[in-house]
Amino acid sequence: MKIGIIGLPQSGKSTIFRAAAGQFAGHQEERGGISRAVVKVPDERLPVLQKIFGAAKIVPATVQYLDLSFDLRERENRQKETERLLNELKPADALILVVRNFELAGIPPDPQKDLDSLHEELILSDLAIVERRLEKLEKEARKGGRVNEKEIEELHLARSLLEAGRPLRVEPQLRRSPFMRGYTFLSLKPLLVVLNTGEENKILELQLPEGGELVAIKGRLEADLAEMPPEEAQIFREEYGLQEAALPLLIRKSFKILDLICFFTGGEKEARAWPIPRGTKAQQAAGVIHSDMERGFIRAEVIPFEELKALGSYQTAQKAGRVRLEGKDYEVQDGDVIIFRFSV
Ligand SMILES: Nc1nc2c(ncn2[C@@H]2O[C@H](COP(=O)(O)OP(=O)(O)O)[C@@H](O)[C@H]2O)c(=O)[nH]1
Ligand SMILES: [Mg+2]
Repeated sequence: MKIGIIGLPQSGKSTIFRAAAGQFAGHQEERGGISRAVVKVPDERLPVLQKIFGAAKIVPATVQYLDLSFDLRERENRQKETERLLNELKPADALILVVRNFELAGIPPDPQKDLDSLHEELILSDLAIVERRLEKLEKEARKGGRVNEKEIEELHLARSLLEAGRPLRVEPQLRRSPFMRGYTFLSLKPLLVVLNTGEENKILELQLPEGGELVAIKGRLEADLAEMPPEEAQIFREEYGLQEAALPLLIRKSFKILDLICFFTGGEKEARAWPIPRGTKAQQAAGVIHSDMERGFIRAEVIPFEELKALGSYQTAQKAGRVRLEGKDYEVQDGDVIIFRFSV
């Protein structure tokens, strides 16, 4: 799972990135104005499963955050640069949009105005792509070339939404469309707005773009805490009356906008979390582990995490008949602990 962090300059993108990466960061690099961090998704269920299965290690799900220092408003002046960064965003599964809610060099915050103008930039960026593509396809069609009618139809649909100022993510057909995946339509991606709030500033209600989610984070404070040892950070957290660390909150919201759940596998080697889209069937879930498992799928042996935890051991669960056998069309639930049976 990849999430791109964008926003106006000086809104605190890199600060939010730091808050997200902090202690949990895997390797981190900076190249051509892009920083990346692989963040392990904290999940309390994993250590419990490690114990139950006597697993040597834990393999959590990961999220990759990209911090892109690019200014969409410079889209037209700096086309090459914009194209390069848009390309970096292409594989992103979702966007975090950071808006400033702290005083910057004497300039008071106006998060609603910033958010509205950013939203407009996303729409304009998408509209430019749609129009360029439509122009090209129509030219090709006039020359008698082969064009895909479905693609043209979807681009027209996209254009009418964008011209009305609406993000592409509101249209399920476009969300599922293979054509749309070939481009970097920013307004098609699930959106999490981060209200980056100063220590002294009030958290405000924002009018969000359609389909967006909001989370308020005291960015600078959280970034500093993220770099402290956890015990020390906890003391500060209590002093400042901060309810929950920014990272788990960000990750939870990221799972929410992406509509992801986790299933688990366990054995002597590892206890592992596997993120999948909600609604995934057992056979496709097996394919997330290995394509052979999907192809040769026989059945899934399933027990919900909470039940397994209460019973204390997999053997006990089996003896008690609590491990269910499920077929390929079973819809995997969050927290399912699964053993896939397959033949190759
Ligand atoms: N008071 C306050 N300042 C912040 C906060 N987040 C970022 N800043 C400051 O705003 C400036 C820009 O932050 P930065 O993360 O570099 O923004 P970017 O350009 O969007 O990456 C820096 O001087 C930060 O220290 C915050 O939550 N509170
Ligand atoms: Mg930055």
